[in-house]
This record gives sequence, structure tokens and C-alpha cells, in this order.
Amino acid sequence: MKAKVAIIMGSKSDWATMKNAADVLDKLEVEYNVEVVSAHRTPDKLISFSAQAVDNGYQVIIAGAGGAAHLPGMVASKTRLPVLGVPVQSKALNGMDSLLSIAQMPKGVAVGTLAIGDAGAYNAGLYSAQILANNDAALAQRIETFREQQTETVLANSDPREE
Ligand code: RP5
Repeated sequence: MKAKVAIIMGSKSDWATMKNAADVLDKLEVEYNVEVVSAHRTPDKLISFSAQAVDNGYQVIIAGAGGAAHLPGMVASKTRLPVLGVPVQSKALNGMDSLLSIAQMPKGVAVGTLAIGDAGAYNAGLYSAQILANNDAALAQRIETFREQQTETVLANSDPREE
């Protein structure tokens, strides 16, 4: 079966962050492809990737970038697929530049913006699985189980003084 989720990022240096999206998709047994697509360094690839995304079988695109993070917005400008934008934590401005670049889209072109950094990437993976689960009962059950286990773990470790 073809992967329905694409995880793309502006640079190989984003992988340490974007791996969090892959990790939760692995946990939930959701297939994905991973690729570097840079808005500024490979603009033609960005256009062709986005324009062909529907025909290539994708249903959700997770796009992470840092700094002048134009990747998610530009991908969204070329595809009707839901685009989840992950602001990578930049060195110079701690990811505030990434966040604002991704979040502040003009009316009419939507990007779902997640939190800065690892949690944002992880939640982008989770969110993409939740979107797919609307049409996949087995995946929906795996997500329910994941949520129950997460709650049980927190409840079983409720004393903050214990390791
Ligand atoms: C952005 O520039 C990338 O998404 C990355 O977060 C940042 C720095 O890229 P490198 O210089 O590390 O390749 O396009």
C-alpha cells in the first residue's frame, strides 16, 4: 500500500525534530515517506512535489522548516491536501521566526500550525493519523488505545517526587 502521509522538511538538519513525527507514526503503524524539499534551495521540486501529491496517493502532508519557514505555506498553495506545519526551533530566534512564518497565512490558503520543535513534530504525526483514522477503523482503535495507555501512564505516576 502506498504511504498516505508525507513528512517533508527544508533541510536534513530538520530531521532531528521531524523524526518525532515519524516515531509516533511508527507507533501507530501508519506508513509515511520522508524527503527533504526546500522552499528556497529546491523551489522547482517543491512545486512538482506539491502539484503531484494527490496523484501520488498522499492524504496529509507534514512540512517542517526553520527560520524563514516558507515550506508549509508554499506547499499548501499548490495542493488541496491538508498541510500540517511544524516550526523547527531555529538557533538565532528559538523558532519564533519559524512559528510566525508558518502560522500567519493569508486568508484562503490554510496551514495547520503545530507547536515549535519536538512536541509540534510529534503532534503533527499524531494529527495526521487522527485525520486518516476517520476512514480507517483499525487505526482509530490504535489511536484510542494509545490515548488510554498515555492516560494510564500519567495516572500511575502522579507523585512528582518519584522518578
Ligand atoms: C530552513 O533553514 C530549514 O528548514 C532549516 O530549518 C534551516 C537551516 O537549514 P540548514 O542551513 O541547516 O540546511 O530552510
